[in-house]
Amino acid sequence: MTDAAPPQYKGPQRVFSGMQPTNGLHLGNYLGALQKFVRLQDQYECIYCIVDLHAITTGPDPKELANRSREVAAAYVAAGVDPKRSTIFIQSAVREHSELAWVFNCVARMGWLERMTQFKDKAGSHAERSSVGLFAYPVLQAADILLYKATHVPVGEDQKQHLELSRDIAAKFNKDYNAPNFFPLPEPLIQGPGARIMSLREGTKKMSKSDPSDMTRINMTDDADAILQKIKKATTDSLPVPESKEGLAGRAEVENLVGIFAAVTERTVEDILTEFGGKGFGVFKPALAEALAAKLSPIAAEMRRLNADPGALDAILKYGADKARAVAQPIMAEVRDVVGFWRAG
Ligand code: AQP
Repeated sequence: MTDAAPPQYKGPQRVFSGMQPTNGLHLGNYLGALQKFVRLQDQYECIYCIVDLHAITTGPDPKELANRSREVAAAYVAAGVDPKRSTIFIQSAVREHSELAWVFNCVARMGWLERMTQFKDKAGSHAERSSVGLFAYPVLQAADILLYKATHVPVGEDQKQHLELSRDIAAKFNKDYNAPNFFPLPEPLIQGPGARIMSLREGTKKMSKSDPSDMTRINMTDDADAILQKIKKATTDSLPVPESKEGLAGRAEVENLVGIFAAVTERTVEDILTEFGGKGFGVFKPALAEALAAKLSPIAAEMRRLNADPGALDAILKYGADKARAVAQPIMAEVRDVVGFWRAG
């Protein structure tokens, strides 16, 4: 007997994504995720979260956490996420995230989590001493997405493996509880030129908030001067900019800078190489720094304006949390029934 093809999920098409309020956001977060958040609003119902439950896996200062969450909300709005059209909220304000994560902890398998490369990268040689939360991080991520039955998830390339795990958890839940298509299998939206932005110092390491050196990344709040200094000091080699894509092979740092130029100006890599091919980095780097400043400076100015009014940000976040709960609570009630939890008759 062969298995019949599973019937397709028929619920609404919905986007969910989030960012951690750890250090300030950087160019990788912007090009890999935030810029997509803004564009997707024209096509989908979008829910964008600030994932503070995820942030506590690495122990941020409790005195700073709430403000860092507000700052991420400010970055969303400043970049163009419209709090009326989309839902912007803080994860810990919707308690069902934690509840669904527990249910999923009982669905996901240890072996699945042991394969997650992000845990290996973040825990390094101290896996034994890492928090259980850091290990179970991708399970909470699956709960974030599926609590809204989201069908599409815009993320950078680094999150591909976690998204595959979310799909596995959704499929196993549907199968174990004999609830075909209860959860959709969420599709990652990864493609695009900013999907993998690398460190300015090492072309094989991703640009990251937690890198101890600030010179490895462009922060969304860096001013034109800081951007120019960082780009000037970015690792390159002694050859000129190549004239074609083939010439980027084996030159990871150069490929990264050309990719950043293309993503930030919304041009193609070929186009950038046609303009700069054969020229030295003394010409290319200042032009790149100028393009970055032109893109980021207006957003940074708007972030500063929004951050100066925490009351207004809180109003946005309360409104967003109410909207998020209105979607999440009925879905969690359904999950409780599917799992068979007691409810007063
Ligand atoms: N270098 C990157 N290139 C493209 N996309 C990236 N993202 C992160 N770094 C890059 C995307 O940004 C979104 C939010 O990420 P996050 O805040 O949840 O945490 P992260 O992925 O762990 O980001 P960082 O900067 O590397 O933080 P730390 O250093 O704290 O771990 C995600 O969609 C991610 O793909």
